[in-house]
Amino acid sequence: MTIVTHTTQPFDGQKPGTSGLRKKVTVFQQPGYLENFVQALFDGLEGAQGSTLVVGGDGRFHNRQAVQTILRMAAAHGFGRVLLGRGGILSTPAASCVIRARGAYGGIVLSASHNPGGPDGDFGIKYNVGNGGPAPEKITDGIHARTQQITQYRISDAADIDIDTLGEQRIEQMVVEVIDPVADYAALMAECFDFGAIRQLFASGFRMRYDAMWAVGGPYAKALIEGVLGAPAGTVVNAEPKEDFGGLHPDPNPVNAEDLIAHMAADDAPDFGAASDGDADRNMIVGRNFPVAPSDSLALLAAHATVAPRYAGGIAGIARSMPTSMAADRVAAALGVPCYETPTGWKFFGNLLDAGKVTLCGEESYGTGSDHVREKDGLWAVLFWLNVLAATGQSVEQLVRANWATYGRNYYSRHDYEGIETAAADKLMAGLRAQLPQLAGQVLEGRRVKQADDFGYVDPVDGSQSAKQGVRILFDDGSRVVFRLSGTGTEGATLRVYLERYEPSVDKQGEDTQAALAPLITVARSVARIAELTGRKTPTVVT
Ligand code: VG1
Ligand code: CO
Repeated sequence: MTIVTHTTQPFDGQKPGTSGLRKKVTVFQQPGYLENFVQALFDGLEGAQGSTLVVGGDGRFHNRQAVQTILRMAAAHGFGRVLLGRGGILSTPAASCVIRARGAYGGIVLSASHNPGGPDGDFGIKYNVGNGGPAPEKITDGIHARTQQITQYRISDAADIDIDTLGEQRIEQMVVEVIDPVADYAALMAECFDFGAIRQLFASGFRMRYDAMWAVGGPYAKALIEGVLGAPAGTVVNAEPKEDFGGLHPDPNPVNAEDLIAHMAADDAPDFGAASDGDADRNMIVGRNFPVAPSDSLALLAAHATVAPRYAGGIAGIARSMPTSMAADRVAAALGVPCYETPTGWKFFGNLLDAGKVTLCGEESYGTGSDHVREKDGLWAVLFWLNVLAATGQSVEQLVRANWATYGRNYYSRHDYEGIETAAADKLMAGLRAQLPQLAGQVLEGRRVKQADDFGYVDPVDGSQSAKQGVRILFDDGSRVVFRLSGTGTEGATLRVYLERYEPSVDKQGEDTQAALAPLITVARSVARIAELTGRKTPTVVT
């Protein structure tokens, strides 16, 4: 075995987005593409010599080859040890858990998350720091800068190692320890929740359907829900991770998880439905014929947090991404704890969690989590719900309606316009920004604009600033419309339009969401001139 230095040339566009670098598999298959990015990452690390790196991914197509390349490069960089999930598998929250539990220097997560996989699908790579969370912007900006100047990378010429057998092997001086991808995570979940109560719930005949969407959440859900918690075999479906997610789109929302929605609407529907995404950090919660909005889920878990042993002493605060509905703000106010509003992407929660300012975090995009790791965590959210269901004896629908009655209902929807031309998307956002100074005071569809701005964030812990995080139109009655462009797509641009309206009165909380938001939808389309600039009359995906 020898360490070799290869000369290389920069690739354009190796800029991590909302959550790591995501590109088509075919882009990652170009010689040197992954190597350049990993070298640029390693070049920026200080004091990594001899330390431990965690490596794993969601098992999608190209995962296994990428793992071998990363191991050879980590050996060439002088890491002392790599903890690798068996088969190259680690869900995103499990990777975060292992980094923390084993005191690792950091970790590399191979995933394009909710994006489709397979030879024509997407691949991705993300670096997580020692707290277990996604690298902050100053690190990802540094990686990108180095990818633009890179001239060489170093790699061991060692042969592929066996990644499917537990135990230790060596590449150069570095030990590769293949670990059980589930064990550390399962132990952490047992500390968070009242497993006794959940076991009793299943023993009493409670029925659940967990759709793992042929993605990495399957082995974790099987081990915990069917194994440890005693739910009947077959409770977790689509549980074997497939390299192409069965050709489906592993995004747990009512559009892409329509099979689960159909099962939950059937006459013999189970009591509780849930799904997770490609890397198992997202979750969707569904009651009998009753999908729960992610923003409502965050608010509800916050309101009931003390039923779970980990949160029995109360929560320090809540953080939500800016476009996430303000339902959690009302719960936080009632609990007398702060609610922080951050830009989109889990990396912005890390400092708040590390500083102990918040305990729970959430995003409207089916992401919920807490200070137990530094990523959002799909199965954790599902177990939390099971804990609440067991402790209260109520149904999902009863719980959600009771929360609306207490705090009011935030009608909420996101409209995505996918795969539009980048130039058109940029023009649309520029057009919105140009209108900002004139919007305040105008009356649109019967509502008066109170404030219109481009969201900027100053991190309350380290003072770092992030500008241009989404255009907001805020109305007098608390309604709002938010526009931003996705940072996770790999084809053209995706415009996201977020719509929210607050309804305090219980007898007006039963409306259809799209109907309740209709005037705001009209405002969004006309102010942003969506049809005119993109040629799209309607969104591609409504959640
Ligand atoms: C989307 C979501 C965002 C989430 C991100 C990563 O980003 O909106 O809330 O944190 O995906 O989730 P964007 O930039 O496309 O809106 V995952 O499960 O794909 O890691
Ligand atoms: Co994900």
